[in-house]
This record gives sequence, structure tokens and C-alpha cells, in this order.
Amino acid sequence: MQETIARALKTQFEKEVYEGLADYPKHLSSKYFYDEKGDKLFQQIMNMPEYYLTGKEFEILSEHTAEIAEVFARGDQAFKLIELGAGDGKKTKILLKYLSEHNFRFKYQPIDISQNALNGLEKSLRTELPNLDVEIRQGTYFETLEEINTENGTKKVILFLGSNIGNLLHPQAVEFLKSVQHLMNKDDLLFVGFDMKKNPAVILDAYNDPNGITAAFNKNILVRINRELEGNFNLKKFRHWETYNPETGTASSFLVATQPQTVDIKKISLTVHFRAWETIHTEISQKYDADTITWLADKSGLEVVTAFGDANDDYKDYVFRR
Ligand code: AVJ
Repeated sequence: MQETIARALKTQFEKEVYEGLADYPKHLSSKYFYDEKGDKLFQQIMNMPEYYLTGKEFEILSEHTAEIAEVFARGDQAFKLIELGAGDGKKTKILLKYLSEHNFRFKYQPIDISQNALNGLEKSLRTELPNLDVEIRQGTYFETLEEINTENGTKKVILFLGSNIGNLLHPQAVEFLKSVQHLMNKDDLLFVGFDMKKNPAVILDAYNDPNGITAAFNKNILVRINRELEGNFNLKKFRHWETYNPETGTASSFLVATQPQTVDIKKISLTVHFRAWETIHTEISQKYDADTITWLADKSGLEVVTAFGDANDDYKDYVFRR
């Protein structure tokens, strides 16, 4: 990268877009799907019949609430229930409701990068569960976890729901889990949602809805580049494409250029050429099996305590300790 251009790239978003689109094959990170519009599209995705993940995790938390609460409190231990990337908390509320109605001694600390999402969550909790001890924490996962750690030694139960871990390739997932492991004490627990390998047709359908909601979600990254980096992507000249490899368990999302074209992104002084049918890789949604999860845990210094599945074991919530 030329010096003059490198200096002009101020934000992480600018840097990653520059690097990803100057690279071959081209790629962009799915973490940039989530602006205000992207959050709304993801809400819609979670309500689609094809996107089974949300319903299955909801089922697990509803069917196994008492058992999960018992694993968390192990009798009557007080704990902090910390959630990484809380969003609207729809699934977590099942646990929160049970825990507060049964007088468990706990405090809920949702961590999110979006203050806006946290404010919405806090407001809804104040009316739905007025007795809940809740303290919202804006920031990145690890910085905030570190802060929480220095405050006092109360047992931590850390939630990472929704198969969000699936956006990470295995080596990155190990890095992530190691970093969490580092901040865990002997009694602390980590509760993680994993989407399991299943009929490949079912997985493909979840990322390929007929109404184009997933396509709009995928293309939202181009919308952001247009708006925030003064780009001129023509959305009509790209199509959403999904693949699933049943051997590796990796679902991948692409944006495919349907014709040759040139795109200018003024703010980062980048001109991008596309050949016909050239791709931008945008997201992975990893699917797991039991052996892979045990292997990930092992590599990260974690131990499986137990796991809860839906009726078909299509989706599983694992509990780890260090
Ligand atoms: C929020 C990362 C779990 O990969 O299933 C949904 C995001 N992408 N449809 C997933 C997503 C396309 C989702 N996660």
C-alpha cells in the first residue's frame, strides 16, 4: 500500500475495505453488516421461517430453563450474568425471567458495542422485569470483560448466543475462546450457542430466502461503503450467492458481479475493477459437530461441562469451564 494512501485510511472500516477490495480474491468483513439498517434486516432474518437458528435456541432455553439455571448457580451461588453482544435480548429474557422469578442471586450485565441497542434493551427490561438487577455496559467484549473482572470476584457466567461464533474461522474462534478463557476464574462458566451440521439443503435455505432479505443484508455492506466512504456501487450489478460445504461445515456468502464494472470509492482513493462474475467474499457461518466443539475447547484451554440441544440436536448450547 502506498504511504500517502495508508495515511489517509483513518478508521478500521476504511482500512479493511481498502485491503479487502484491493486483494484477490476480494473480501469484506461481515462485522460491517450491522448498522441501523443492517440491525433491522437481521431482526427480519431472525423472524424468517427458513432461518431456524433463532427458533431452535429459543426452544433450548425454554425447554431447559430450570436445568440451565441450576448449572449457572450450582445450588445458591451468586453470579454475574454477562452477555456478549446482547442485541434485543429476546432469547436471554427467557432465562432472566426464570432466574428473577425464582430468586436467584444474580446481576445481568449485557455488553454491546451499540449504546443504542443497550438503551433499548434496558428500557424493555425495566418494564418487563422491574426487579431485575441490570447494568448495561457499552464497549468491546474484552475491554469490558477486563473492567468487570477488576470490580470484584463474584462468579461470572458469560453468554455468547446465536451461533455468533460461527462468523469465525476455527483459528480465530480458538483465539476468541482463549481470550475469554484468560478472563475466567475457576468457578466461571461460558455458555456458547453452536449451529450444528445438518441436511445441507436446510442450511442453504437459511441463507437464501426467497424474499431476498438475506441478499439485502449481504448487500448492505455495499450500501454502507457508498454512504460512508463515498462509493458508487450499483447494487443491481451484484447478486447474493451462498455455498455450503458439508465436509468442512462452512457456509459462505458472496456478492457476485454480474457484469464487468469499475467502482470508485472516493474517501479511500480506491478504484476497483470487477471482471464479469468476479466475487467478493463477505461472510462465513460455520456449522459444527460434537468432535469439532470438543477440539476447539481443548485448544482454548476449556472443558465441556454439559450441553443442551433442541429436539433434533440441530442446534446446541454448550457450557464450558476453564
Ligand atoms: C448472527 C452470525 C449468527 O451467520 O447465521 C444471518 C448472521 N448472516 N444470515 C449467521 C447471518 C446471514 C448470523 N449470525
